[in-house]
Parts: sequence; C-alpha cells; structure tokens
Amino acid sequence: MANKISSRLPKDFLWGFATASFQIEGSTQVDGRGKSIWDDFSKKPGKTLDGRDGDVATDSYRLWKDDLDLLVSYGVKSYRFSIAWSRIIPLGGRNDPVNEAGIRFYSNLIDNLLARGIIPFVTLYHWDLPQGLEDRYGGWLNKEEIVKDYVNYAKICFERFGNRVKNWLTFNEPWCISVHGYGHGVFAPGRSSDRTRCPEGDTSTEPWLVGHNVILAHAYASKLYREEFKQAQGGQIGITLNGDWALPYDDSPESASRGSDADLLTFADPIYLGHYPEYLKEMLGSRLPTFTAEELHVVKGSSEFYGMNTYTTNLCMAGGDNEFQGKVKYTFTRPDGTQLGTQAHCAWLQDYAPGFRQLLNYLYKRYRKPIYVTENGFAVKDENNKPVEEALSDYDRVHYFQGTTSSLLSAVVEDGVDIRGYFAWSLMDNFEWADGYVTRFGVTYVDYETQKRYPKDSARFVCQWFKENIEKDESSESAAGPSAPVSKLADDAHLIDAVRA
Ligand code: GBH
Repeated sequence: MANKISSRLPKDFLWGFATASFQIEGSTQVDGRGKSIWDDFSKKPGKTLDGRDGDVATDSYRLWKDDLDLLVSYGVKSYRFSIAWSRIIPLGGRNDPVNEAGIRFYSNLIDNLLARGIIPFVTLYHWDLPQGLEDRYGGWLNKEEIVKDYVNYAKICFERFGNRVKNWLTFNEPWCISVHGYGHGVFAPGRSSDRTRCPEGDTSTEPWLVGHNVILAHAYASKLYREEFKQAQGGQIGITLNGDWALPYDDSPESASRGSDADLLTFADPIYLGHYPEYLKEMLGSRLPTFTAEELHVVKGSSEFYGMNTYTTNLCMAGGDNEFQGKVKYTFTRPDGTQLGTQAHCAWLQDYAPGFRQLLNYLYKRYRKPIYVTENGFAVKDENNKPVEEALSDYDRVHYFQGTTSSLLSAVVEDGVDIRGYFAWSLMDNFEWADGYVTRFGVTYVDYETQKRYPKDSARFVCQWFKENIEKDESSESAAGPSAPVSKLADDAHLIDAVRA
C-alpha cells in the first residue's frame, strides 16, 4: 500500500485546464470594457490566418456558467484563467476610473468556482494590454508609466479578489509579449523592423526593452503583494515563462545545446538568479537594458514558484542570426531524416514527451523552486477541417497527454522534482491569436456556429488520468467531490450538449 501511494502525485496536487481572457471571453463592447491592443489588431487585414477577430471568441463572458458546469463535469481541482485589465480599468491607467461591472464579472466567477470546489489560479496579464495605454504613451515601451500602471492594476485585483484568490500569476510568457509583439510583430501591438508588417518598430532593441519593463512590472507587483497582502490573504505569487526543451541536433560540437535555451533563460535568470545570462549580455551589448542595484534587489527572488508553459522539444544547432533563440537554429528533423515526433497543426510543435521530463528536471535543478506546469497541450493537425464527430477522436492529442502525464509522474516520483500543479492548454478550442480559429488546442471542441461544447477523447483521458494518479484524500472522500462526474462523463456518448444556454 505504502508503495502504491508513493507512486502517485500528492493529494494536494492541483490539476485542471487553462484559458486566457481575450481567447475566450468575446463581449468586447459590453459592461464598460475598454479596448485591448488585440481588439483592433486582430481586425487588421492579414493579422490573423482566417481574418477573424476576438469579438465573440468562445462567448465565455456570456456562457461562463456553462463553462463552469463543464469544469465541474471534468472534475478539475483548479482552473487557470486570466483577468482582462481593460474590464477592470477600461483606460488602464492609475488615475483612470475602475469599472465595477468588470470587477463583478470576475468576482462572480471566483465565487462560483469556489462554491463548486474549484481553486482559481489567476493570471493578471495574458497579452491584452488596454489600448488606452498603448495610445497614451506607447504601452510596454514606456518604463516610467507602465510599471506604475501595472502595479496599480494588480493592486486593485489583490484588494478586490485576494480574499478568495490564493494563486496569482503576474504575467503569461514575457518572451512572447516582447518577441512576438515587438520583434517578429506577429502579436499585438505588432511592432517590428519589418516594414511590410509595421511602419514603426525596431526589432533589434524594442523586444529587450519591453522584456525588461515586463520583468520590472512583475517584480514590483510581486513586492507589493508580498508586503501588503500576502500575510493577511495567505496566497502566493509568481510568473509564468514559456520554455521548450532543447536537444543537440547531432553529436558535433556545433550542436552542443545551450541547455534549455534563450527563450527561457532571458527571463528566468534575472527573476530567480538576479542577473541576465552571460551570453545575452555578450550578444546584445548596450542593447540589453540594465537594472539599477535597487531594481535588481526587487527583481531577484520575485517569483515564489516556477510557472512553466511548455509544449515541445527542439533539435538545436549553433548558427543562424535569430537573437531571440540565442543564435541557435531549431529543427524537428533528425540527421537521418526522421521526425522527432508527431507534427501538430502549428509548425513549432511536435509531440516529444521525454523532453518534458528533462525540462522539469533541468528547471528544478537550476532554480530550486516548486513548479506549476501552467500550460501544456497539442493542436491536432487539420482538426479544424474535420467534421465534429471525427474531431472528437483526437488520438494525437491523447497520445501527447499520455506522454506528458507519464513524464510528469516520473519527474515527481522517480526524480523528486517538486511539482505542485498541472494545467492542460486548453479547456476548449479558442481564439488562437495570429492563427485565428484555425488552430484548435482544446480538450473540448467548440462549434463556433452554435457555441456548443463537445468533450474530445483527450478530455476524458486527462480527467481519468488525474483521478487515478493522485493520492486519495481520505478526509474529503465523502464531500461532494469532484471525482464522481468524471465517470459520468466517461459513460456518456460522444456528443454531449455540455452547453445549453
Ligand atoms: C501559449 O504560448 C500561450 O500562452 C497561449 O495563449 C496559446 O494559446 C498557446 O500557447 C498555444 O499556442 O517563434 O512563432 O516559431 C505558447 C508558447 C512560445 C509557442 C513560442 C510558439 C515559438 C513559435 N509559444 N513558440 S515561433
């Protein structure tokens, strides 16, 4: 018996699914919401693959109760979602009015999650900067203004929700905010040196400046939380970084991988170790902003855990001029021509679970922080072209989660990595940024014509897996527990009308 128990995840392990405000909410013009930088950006020709925007998305601002029922039917312990800054402060700034209707929406959501026994895991910023701040002073490029405005926004969230929210993420993926938003220009605000994409921007400097300012905004918000709220509210605060595992392409010295690369170290090293990585300083010289001694003091140790979004593994080879990848080239094709894993719908993603376990080990050894896997998931190739019945048999996604859950378990029970939670991306298909609605990451299929939700096979797999692989909590066994509805789900026929407004 003792053996059996130790081969499982601890009983307080958090698991569930993740979403983000702009990807699911829609209702962009109701209840006083201000525009975010994605509102207009997604409407510009050529910015999304299918030319569609986020005005409706999965309609979750209206259908939030149905989505809550879906989470309950899945039996999750936790739900990761993000708050839209421009619903809380429509114009964004520290002297701008607070919108009570926006507060009410998230407050209700939080209350109802808790009433159903689901722990909210809340991201403050998942890429949807208030347009007002972009227009007023250039958003993330303006350190003096944006850091103060972000901290003010975070403070309001701590004040209004912190009595119930005990898990805070300041930011989702600063690397994407800076590199995609200001380097490649594929995400809002879309700035880049590429003049076919944007009349303004400087790919060689702006991403590093923005990344730097995001780190500072995170650090000062985290300081505020820990000094003024943590003790009374008893929660924790951290940041979520994206990072994929890197393997050497071959055994030549040029392929010796730099560990798990640039995307990760740029932000993790300052936040957890207190300095930018050496290679970055060498590569960028004076283009890399510096922290004052006082700032550094606030930045170092500003995340209480390691929030990790990870999707894939890259085969790496030195060379090329992509500074965002640390001048390393990525491929999925091995020297013998075979593929690393199954190809997803997006070019950057293949299924390779061993890399997930190695990344978890690497991060734990390097930073010694408890880890929350805040995103992990797969987009089945051409799923969007399939009739719904067929899309629900999402074998490639099931296979992906089989691999990553088993790697997760090995990392915890065999390697001793301190992992406290896992959120699959995503609860349902949604607005996939520059991909529009073409790429589907959900464990739940969304029919965008009707907004009906249909659980895919992967939803069953993930829910069943966590039900079986977490130590039972004897004390709460009899409480109206989350475990019952999972078996109900497994018995149901494929086409469940999970949503009936
Ligand atoms: C996450 O980011 C996001 O947090 C989430 O909102 C999104 O829906 C989900 O992934 C699925 O995409 O340089 O263009 O070749 C994913 C992290 C990191 C994935 C950068 C793509 C490089 C692609 N991303 N990565 S690119």
